[in-house]
Amino acid sequence: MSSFYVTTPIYYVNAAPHLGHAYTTIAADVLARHHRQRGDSVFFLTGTDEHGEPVADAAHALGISAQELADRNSERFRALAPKIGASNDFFIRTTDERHMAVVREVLFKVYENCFVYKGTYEGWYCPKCADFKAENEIDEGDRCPIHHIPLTREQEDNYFFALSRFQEPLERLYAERKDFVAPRTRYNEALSFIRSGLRDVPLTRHKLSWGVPVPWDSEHVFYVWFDALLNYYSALSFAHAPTLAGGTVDAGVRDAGKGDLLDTFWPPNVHLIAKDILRFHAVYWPALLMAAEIELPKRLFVHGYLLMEGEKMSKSLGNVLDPFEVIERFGSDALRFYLLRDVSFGQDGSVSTASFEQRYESELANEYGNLASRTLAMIGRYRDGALVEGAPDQLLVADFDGMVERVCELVDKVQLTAALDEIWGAVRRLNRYVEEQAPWQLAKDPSRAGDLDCALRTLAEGLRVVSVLLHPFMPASTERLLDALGARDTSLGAARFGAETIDRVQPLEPLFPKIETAGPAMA
Ligand code: ME8
Repeated sequence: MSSFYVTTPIYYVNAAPHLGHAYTTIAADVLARHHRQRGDSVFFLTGTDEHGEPVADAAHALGISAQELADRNSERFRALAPKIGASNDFFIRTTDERHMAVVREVLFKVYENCFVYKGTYEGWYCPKCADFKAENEIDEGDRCPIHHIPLTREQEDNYFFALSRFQEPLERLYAERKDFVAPRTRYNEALSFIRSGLRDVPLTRHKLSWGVPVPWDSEHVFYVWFDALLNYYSALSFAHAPTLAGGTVDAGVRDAGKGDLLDTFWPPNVHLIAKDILRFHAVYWPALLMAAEIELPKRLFVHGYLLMEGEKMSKSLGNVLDPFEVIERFGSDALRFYLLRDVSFGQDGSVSTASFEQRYESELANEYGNLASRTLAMIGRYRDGALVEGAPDQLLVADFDGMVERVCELVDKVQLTAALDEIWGAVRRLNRYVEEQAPWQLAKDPSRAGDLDCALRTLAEGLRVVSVLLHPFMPASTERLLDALGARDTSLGAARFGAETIDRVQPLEPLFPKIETAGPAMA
């Protein structure tokens, strides 16, 4: 059995979750569910990043303690996961004492390995990014290029991490592992940052108390990014009793004891992130792991931004679209489908209520939902819900040839939109098949009863196959449909004609009701 470990970034608790966070978690969930379908032992991690200046500042502004704010907002992120259908195996919080212990342990090792020294930092700092900016990254008027706020000039005695000593090892890593960062544009971006010359970076903060205390100097806490990055490693050392939000516990995960999780799942197969945090993951993170003598992750996949009116959605900019609201009206599957279908995964893309409604109506309600309703209704009407055993129509079977392999290949490259396109091609093929066969005509001619049986069987089988493949993308609605088809097996092996026999089907309420009946349209 292969193992598969996928992570999302851990999200800042300085404000509430928004659609951008939901997006990464949904994509990671599709990967996790797909790998479970393949029979892999899967670990899917998400969680919250709770230390650092942005959180301390937000709590201060609200007049509450940082811990109170962290508790309150972490809970909202935890609640988001089941709402969007995410089957994460664990939810990590960086204020968890067990995480903090691992941070101290690993960073102490980095210190013992002589990659840490004391110095004075002087430069520009953005408190919203919790990031020190190089001179060439600063916008006019000494402003943050992301938040457009004035940067602060910081001078602070810090411990530094000797990032510059990893210049060569990182260049070698990028030369040897061309798939370390994908898509290629992001690989190039990270490599050119490395080639531009790495400077040492602050490892600790002196003026801040909201963080993990530095074991060798109690006046410092670790810079939040080093604390945060280590969540991917620390979680496996104590998440031995996975909490699962809404899915089935992977047998491999359930049976693994403490310590075994690291043995089984380290290194991560995919870290999913957006491009805003590329440098931390593509440069700092591998350097830190090298300094601590820990094996490097296999790959980072960097997706683009969801844009509203052309600007990245973010908490700090305040232009957020509430995922809870969308889900309440249309269901989590509709949101999952829309985000992965409408925005080519890996690129930036605009999202809007108009394009959501358009996809919902034309693809979910009409192409998939209606195909399901029609097929089940025809089997009910013409055959009383029963299917006669026999071979499916070879014409259609041939059109499905190689689809599972192509989907797997695309998912392996984290090309989720392309994988969904591939499956959607089969949904459309099935709709054409209905028109070609016109079962309502066949039903009028008793001499064609065999052809009608074959057409109905082929449609039911085709629907079952596409639903198994769509299951990672839309787990709730595909399960409802598979249930109505009397199909039990959602493993990838079942995504072939004849893999499971359907003998009787049940009626089904529309999977995706038309917008007029699904509630008021989004404002
Ligand atoms: O950066 N489009 O947390 P964060 C797409 N705590 N994805 C988006 C998005 C958008 N408009 N907005 C946010 C942090 N995201 C750190 C991470 S990891 C060790 C520490 C997603 O709350 C995307 O995954 O700002 C992005 O990288 C992440 O949320 C940033 O979340």
